[in-house]
Amino acid sequence: MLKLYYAPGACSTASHIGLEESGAKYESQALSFASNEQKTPEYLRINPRGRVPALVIDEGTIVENTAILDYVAARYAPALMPSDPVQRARAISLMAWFSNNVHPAFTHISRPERFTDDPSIFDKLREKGRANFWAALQEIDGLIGSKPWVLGDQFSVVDGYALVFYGWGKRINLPVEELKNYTAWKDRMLARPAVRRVLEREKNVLVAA
Ligand SMILES: N[C@@H](CCC(=O)N[C@@H](CS)C(=O)NCC(=O)O)C(=O)O
Repeated sequence: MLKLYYAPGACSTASHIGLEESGAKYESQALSFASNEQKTPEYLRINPRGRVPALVIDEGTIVENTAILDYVAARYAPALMPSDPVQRARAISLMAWFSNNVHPAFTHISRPERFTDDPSIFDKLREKGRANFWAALQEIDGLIGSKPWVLGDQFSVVDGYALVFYGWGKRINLPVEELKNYTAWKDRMLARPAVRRVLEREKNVLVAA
């Protein structure tokens, strides 16, 4: 049993890319946020937090991109995570930063009501989120530098995660094309058949244009 629950264009694209790159045989089910499918009793039985991604395996359910990606690599495609302990720690460190910092910066823009009950300050939260998110994209651009992949010479599950934020930046009209390293890397990502399959399946903004 290997089934991914995702929502097109959400952070679950990271796990979707990781699975597709791993070559594992998996099922997938898209949930529509517009129809609030992540909050149905049926889905809440899979992930009581009502979030995607969720990966159902024989032993139960794994949530959180960082855990799903580490599991997928360990179980199906070890080359997708560094084997060296220091490099592996760096990979997890980066994914933790994506999850704890970069993603929540964007959530301030898309869901300010998560951070305050006072609608009069939604715009302030959106503005601060946008500044923080843009600073994070610039930091990722610097981290990539002249390397072919986020961690260095080897493509990893971290790359799929980093692609989510480039797409989100484009979606909210941040000037992502100004980020030369991140943009050149994004083009290398789009040249990977597995990445393209996922983006096309999800009708992602990066292939729709
Ligand atoms: N840190 C979690 C974040 C999960 C998360 O917040 N997912 C969002 C989509 S990007 C979600 O399911 N949102 C649905 C909702 O908020 O109702 C992860 O990386 O898996």
